Amino acid sequence: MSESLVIQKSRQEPQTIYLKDYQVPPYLVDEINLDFELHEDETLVKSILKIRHNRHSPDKTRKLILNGEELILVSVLLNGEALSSDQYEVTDQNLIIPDVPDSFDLTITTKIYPRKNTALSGLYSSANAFCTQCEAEGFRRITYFPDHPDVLARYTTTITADAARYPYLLSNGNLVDSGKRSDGRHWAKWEDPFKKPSYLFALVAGDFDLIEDQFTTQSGRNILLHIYVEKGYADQAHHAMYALKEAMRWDEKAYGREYDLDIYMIVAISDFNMGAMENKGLNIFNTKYVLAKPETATDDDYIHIMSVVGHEYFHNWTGNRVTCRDWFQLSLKEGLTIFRDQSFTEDVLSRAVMRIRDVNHLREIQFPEDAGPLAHPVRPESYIEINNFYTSTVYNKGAEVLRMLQTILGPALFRKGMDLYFARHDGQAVTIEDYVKTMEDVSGINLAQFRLWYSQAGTPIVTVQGDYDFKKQQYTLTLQQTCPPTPDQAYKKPMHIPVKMGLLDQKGHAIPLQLNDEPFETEKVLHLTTPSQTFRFNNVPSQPIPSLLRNFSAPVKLKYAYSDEELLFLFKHDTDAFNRWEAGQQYMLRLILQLVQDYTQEKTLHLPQDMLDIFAFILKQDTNDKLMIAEMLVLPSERYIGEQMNVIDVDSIHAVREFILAQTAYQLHALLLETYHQYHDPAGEYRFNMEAVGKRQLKNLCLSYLMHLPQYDELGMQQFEASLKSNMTDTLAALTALSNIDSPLRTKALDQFYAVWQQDALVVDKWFAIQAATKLPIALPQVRKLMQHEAFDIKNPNKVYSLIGTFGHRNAIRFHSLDGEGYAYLREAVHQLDKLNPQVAARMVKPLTTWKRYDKERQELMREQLELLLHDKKLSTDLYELVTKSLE
Ligand code: B3K
Ligand code: ZN
Repeated sequence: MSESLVIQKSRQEPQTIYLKDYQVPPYLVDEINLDFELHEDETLVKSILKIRHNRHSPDKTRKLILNGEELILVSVLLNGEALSSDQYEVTDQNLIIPDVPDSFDLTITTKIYPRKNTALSGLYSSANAFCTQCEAEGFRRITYFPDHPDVLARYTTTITADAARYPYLLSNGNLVDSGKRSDGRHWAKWEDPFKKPSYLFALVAGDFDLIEDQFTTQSGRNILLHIYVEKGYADQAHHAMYALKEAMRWDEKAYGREYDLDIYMIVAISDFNMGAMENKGLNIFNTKYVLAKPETATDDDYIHIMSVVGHEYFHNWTGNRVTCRDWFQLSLKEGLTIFRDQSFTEDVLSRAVMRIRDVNHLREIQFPEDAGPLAHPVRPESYIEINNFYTSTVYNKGAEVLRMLQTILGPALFRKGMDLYFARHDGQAVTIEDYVKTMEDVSGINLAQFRLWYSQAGTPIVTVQGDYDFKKQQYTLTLQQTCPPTPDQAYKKPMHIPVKMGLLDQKGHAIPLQLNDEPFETEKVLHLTTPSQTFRFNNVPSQPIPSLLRNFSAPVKLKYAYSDEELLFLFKHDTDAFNRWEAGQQYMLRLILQLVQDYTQEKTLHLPQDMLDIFAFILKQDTNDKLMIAEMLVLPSERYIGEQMNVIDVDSIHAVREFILAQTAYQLHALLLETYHQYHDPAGEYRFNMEAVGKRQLKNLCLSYLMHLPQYDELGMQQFEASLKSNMTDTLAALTALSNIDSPLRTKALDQFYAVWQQDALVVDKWFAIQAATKLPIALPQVRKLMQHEAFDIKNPNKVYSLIGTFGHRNAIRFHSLDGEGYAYLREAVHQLDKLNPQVAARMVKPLTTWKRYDKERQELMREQLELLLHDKKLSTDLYELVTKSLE
């Protein structure tokens, strides 16, 4: 039969897919046998499917519809018989066979072009290797298949490629056979014994450095651990291996979950759209979340590697063994796995600091998303492009929802519920409802109202009032909840909000709490379930100070009219570490917002002595937890400050924040310098442990304050030069500060950095990001120039995120410049990207979609750029959805 080439039509009107339209798959695939003849230019894929009609499907039409995109169909055989072209139909999305038997074998051969695949979805080449990315809908770019997560099949994969160039041929499961061919090619056959959805399929072929280790599971099974990295980078894979073993141990301890195959492989790839992918037995990672050594990676890189390695490993149970029925259920695996990786890093790194960072992330990214034009529930009800729904709402708010569930059930019942969930649904593709039902069954608690967290978008606002009656020795808290409207949801029902709290007396001691006749406790969870609710505490001997929403027990905005004194009191005395930090942040936030007002009214800015005193008090505290001290002394970010304002005033926010930093440095420079020298250890060897990380963070924080004063430029330069080849945490801390000062030291340091590290792609990414983030007016011209730099490659997502992403997402003052140049630049870049890699383009366009948050002038300028994008009738569905929704 002749090859039928599908001519790519211009895009049809993008279609919206609805959760309410879900139907069980009419045909199931029990087994798939894949055969890859790998060549860079074109690869042949032969796929043999064992298909049967699904007896649960009401669809009796006998019509088989397979998904396929950008494929060339070479042949299709039904039970071994070639079909003629009038026996099937090929469109740019599907292969349709109108009349199929009840059960049959289908053999499909397709041709694909890995080297031309710049979207990095499906099979593509990166450096000198082949790799795949199939979630969410990449498998259909490899072969025709019912590419939906509720079709679970057993996979056998044979890979054939040139033996010299591709010595490693990897796929899911276990290697069962391999051999050589006479033409210099060799092959390997892999079998995955676990049924899985197509999005978990993976293939890798290439030449790598391999580091090997082993893990013995709690039941005594020996697991081989392999990490594959680009040749010459083996010395940078040890931290990831350490993280993997820690994660395996943790999942056994925390959830009783053991690994199930004999081998666990991680491959680090430099061209990758996101962080990593949990393919069964063969995780594929962005190099950014594998490679680390002291001279190239910062403390934060080390921490992120722990989270991401843990995250992908935990997916083996939450995502792979139990998977999603459809993509509306994405948070079933992502929210849950984020919750698990957060708990992991809280347990093995730092409970309070990890929590603080996760809450910061939620409030800076998810809260604005939930308040903007792209707001959607944790379980969305519709989408145009599923790739647009790998959002902070699905991931991070999804994780918060589970944390609340754990608070409501208590840790023991929650764990019991998880055990039942795995027992009940192992090997199935299920829904969020199945999960919640399991939790309900195990606890006997009615979760009807709690389910609203999955269907209602928007961040609830909880307003609290306290009232003390000395005569009755009673303290009353009144809590009220509201939730603002979001697109498609004007009215909201009250939610079940668990508010963890305590009361402090005037000396800072916990007051035993008694609600009604319940026993005394030092901490309580108040269950707010109605629009307004009152809680009365008995036997309260003196006027208390309430500590509310401890450990951020619900993803809400809390309003309580604390006085400055009360905030400072909580900052010093609260027993809840998170709330101590939070009190400091709220105090600072209030001060900043006041100064912003003064600034816009052209008043002289003045920093209160109280603030300086508390800063000094914290800095002098004698505790081993330096990381927590450093965390407490970080000012709220420009982004978080902006979120508190009706109209985000980027200029004033920036000016005020810089004023505070410089003033603090000026007033406290002696103390900052002393602390800096106390913890600066130029000769010491880098170690990754929380004590060492804490000391480094603290002294680098002191340095960043000090470098707001010109006399400390040299100090920064010294640290930069001394650490350049040995300690990236110190190098980057100094370089970040240097990149913001208008002095020859800035260019000198940047040039030196590039000269030393130009061969290491991930370090060069840092160099791009630092320049894109500079607060100096040269930012945009510099970014434009760097787009032409020899090291920049618009096809490499990491480079794009570092340069274009940093400028759009992390340089508000320059991106929002009133000449509109930042906006125009971003639109051009996004448009160019869309032709190469729509997923990356969609991530880059986000800063423009927030246009409604700015003043009229900026709104106009931003909207104009979005409208210009829509002029392109061939815009990807990814961009089309984000741009049209944000303009609505
Ligand atoms: N599951 C993947 C994300 C895939 C994104 C596809 N656009 C990584 C993760 O969350 O673990
Ligand atoms: Zn995930």
